[in-house]
Formats: sequence, structure tokens, C-alpha cells
Amino acid sequence: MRTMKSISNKLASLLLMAGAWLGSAAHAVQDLPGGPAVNQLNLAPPVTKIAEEQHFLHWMMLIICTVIFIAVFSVMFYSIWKHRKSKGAKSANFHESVTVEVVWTIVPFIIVILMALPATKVLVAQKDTTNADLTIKATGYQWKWGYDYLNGEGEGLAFISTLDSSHRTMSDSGNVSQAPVDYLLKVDNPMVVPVGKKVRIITTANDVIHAFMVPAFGIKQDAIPGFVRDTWFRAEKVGDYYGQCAELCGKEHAYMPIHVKVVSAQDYSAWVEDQKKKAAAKLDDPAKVWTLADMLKRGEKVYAANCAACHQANGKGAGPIKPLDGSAIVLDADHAKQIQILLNGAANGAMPAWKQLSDTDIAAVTTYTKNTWSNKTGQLVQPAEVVAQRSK
Ligand code: HEC
Ligand SMILES: [Cu+2]
Repeated sequence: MRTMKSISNKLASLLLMAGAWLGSAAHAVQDLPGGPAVNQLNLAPPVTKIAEEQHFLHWMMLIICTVIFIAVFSVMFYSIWKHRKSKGAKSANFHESVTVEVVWTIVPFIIVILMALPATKVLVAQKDTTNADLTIKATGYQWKWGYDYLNGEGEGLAFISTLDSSHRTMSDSGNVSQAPVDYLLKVDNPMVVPVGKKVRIITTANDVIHAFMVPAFGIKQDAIPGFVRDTWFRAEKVGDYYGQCAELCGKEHAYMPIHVKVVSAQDYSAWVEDQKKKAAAKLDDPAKVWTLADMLKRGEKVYAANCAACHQANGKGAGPIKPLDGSAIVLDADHAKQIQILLNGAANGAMPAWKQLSDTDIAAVTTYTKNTWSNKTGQLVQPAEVVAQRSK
């Protein structure tokens, strides 16, 4: 009796909890544009041609199967009912009907071929990763994604994409009554791609097997340590699309979402520029103190790329372009003089201003000119000096 009571108590409290959960969920949960929708039963709305074709295949086969199911079972149940024993039905007694056997071989064969043809076409298209406009490597880590832009506009960009930490905290606390629509799908750095461009995704992993999946694009590809696999998509609509790691990869498998931001070509270029600047700013910590050797190495490149066209590789200049080899300004122990000329230009822009170069690049090229050709000053210019001159 006691146990019965405690069981019923437990049941009641369980029901209460479920009720509370449903109640709180009902007020918070909404559709996430480009992500899962409330009570979504169908596949994610397709945003690529391939995903559209997958939808078509899915529904076509489901309908064919349903029609066959209904036809076969109708005939079966009808026959059982119509020819039941109580009505005095006598079973036919024959063996080996060639006609029936040929029919039940040929008909399914034709059906299978009809389904296999379009499926094969889509499968082959899915695997065709050639001629991509953009190649991005997606590396699975426990438990985040790394994106490296290998080819195309944005080449060289690389960053890690992790779940927003506030979502993690929310999940740990168990209190999700205030969960936002992108709950457990929000990341710090989404993958950004241009609309209408063929994007090839190369997958690999750093530790265990993960899988890169974005349902709206119709892609899902294992990411295996030591191997590379690839897939592709061409998003046809600007927007935010979401996916998740789709291979059980450890205790935080549920916490490695994928967010792909599809933007217009202009927005993509702007994003790439912005990312490059950020990356350059990170590399070029203006507080970093450099050695002379490293500065010279870097300065040589900056000079070749920006200055040699006018001042010549030998530093002798030509005509109105003053020589840097032996220049009083270059040799001067006061670094500020040369830095100011580089920042502001000279002779009404005949010598262009170079303030768009990073502090480190300006310091490097200044150091380089001060220690090359017959200029042997031994002077080392640090980025911090350029920072100081910029504000003058
Ligand atoms: C478009 C051609 C051009 C480019 C590119 C150029 N310069 Fe110049 N630079 C000039 C001209 C012209 C002058 C002379 C200005 C004047 O008459 O005062 C000059 C002058 C200078 C001077 C002053 C020299 C002196 O003795 O007065 C320095 C230093 C200098 N350039 C460094 C550089 C560096 C470093 C770069 C690469 C970041 C660079 N320049 C790129 C054209 C150029
Ligand atoms: Cu994973």
C-alpha cells in the first residue's frame, strides 16, 4: 500500500513537472528562420537545388511506396474477406504460374529502375565538387568547428566557431524558460559565404569523427581525423542557416552547432575585407618589440611591394623621385622625420601617403631603408614609434 502511494505521488509530481515544462516551453519557443520550426514535420525548407531535389525524391518515393502499400493490402484484405471459409469458398489448387511469376518480377524491377534513375542523378550531382568558387575546410574539434578559407575570395581567412557561452550556461542551469529562438545554435563566428556561389566544403577532424550537416543545403558529410572528404552547396537565398554536428562525438556533441550566413556578393567582399583587417591587426600587435633581423626581413617585402616601383630596388630613385640610398632623412637618427613622410606623403602626393599600411609594416620598411644599400645606420624602428607619430 505504502509503495503504491509513493509511486502515485511520484507519478503526480512527474506530471506536474511535465506540465510546467510544456507551459514554459510554449511561451518561449518560436520558429527560427533558416533553422528548425515549431512542430516541423517535413524536411528543412530547401535553399539549394540539391536540397530541392532531395525533397522531390523523398516525396516521390514516399508516394510510390504508399500507393503500392495500399494496392497490395487492398487486394489482400479484399481477397481474404471475399473468399472466406464461412462463405464456402474453396481454395484454388494450382502450382507454378509462369505468368504470375514473370509479372511479379518485371513490375517491381521497373519500379526500382524508375526510382533509381533520378536518385542516381542527384547522388552524382551531390558528389560533383569540381569548379567551386570558394573552398572552405571545416575541421571538427571536440567541441567546435574550425573554418579555413582555402580558395577563392577570402582565401587565407581562418577562425574557430564555438557555441555562444551564454547558451552553454543556460543549458547547464537547466532553466531554459527564457531560451532565445536560436538556443544552442548561436555561435561566436558563423561561416560566411556569398549567395549563388558554389562552395566546396572539405571536412576533416582533429580528434574523433564529427559530421558537418546543414539540412537547408541538403549536405551532411563525415569529418574524419586523418582523412579529407568533401561536399558542396550553392545557396540560392540570403539568410542564416543552421546545422549541427551529426556524428556522436563525445559528451558535448550537442554543443557544436553550425551557423552559415549567406550574404550578397558585396556584403561578402565587405566581410572579407573586415576579417582581413582584423587578422592583420591581430598579427601586427603594435606593442610587439621586434628584433632588427625580423624587421629587415619584413621590411624587404613591404619595400618590394610598395616602394620599389618608384624608388627602385637599388634605392636610387629616378628623376624627381628622390633616392633613399644616402638620403639625409633616411639616415637621420630622428626616426620621426621619415615616419612622418611615410604617413603623410610629400610633394603634394608625388610621394604618396602610406597611412593605410599597418604600424608594423611602416616600422619595418623604415627600418629596412635605414639599413640597406649604403645606409648602415643600425637603427631599429618599432611599431610603437609609428603609433606615436600617427597621433601627431
Ligand atoms: C609613386 C612613387 C612613389 C612611391 C610608390 C614611393 N615613393 Fe617615396 N618618394 C617619391 C617621391 C616623388 C619623393 C620625393 C618627394 C619630394 O620631392 O619631396 C619621395 C620621397 C621619399 C622619401 C624622402 C626622401 C628624401 O630624401 O627626402 C622617403 C623616405 C620615401 N620617399 C620613402 C618611401 C617608401 C618607404 C616608400 C614605400 C612605402 C615610398 N617612398 C614609395 C615617390 C614615391
Ligand atoms: Cu562533433
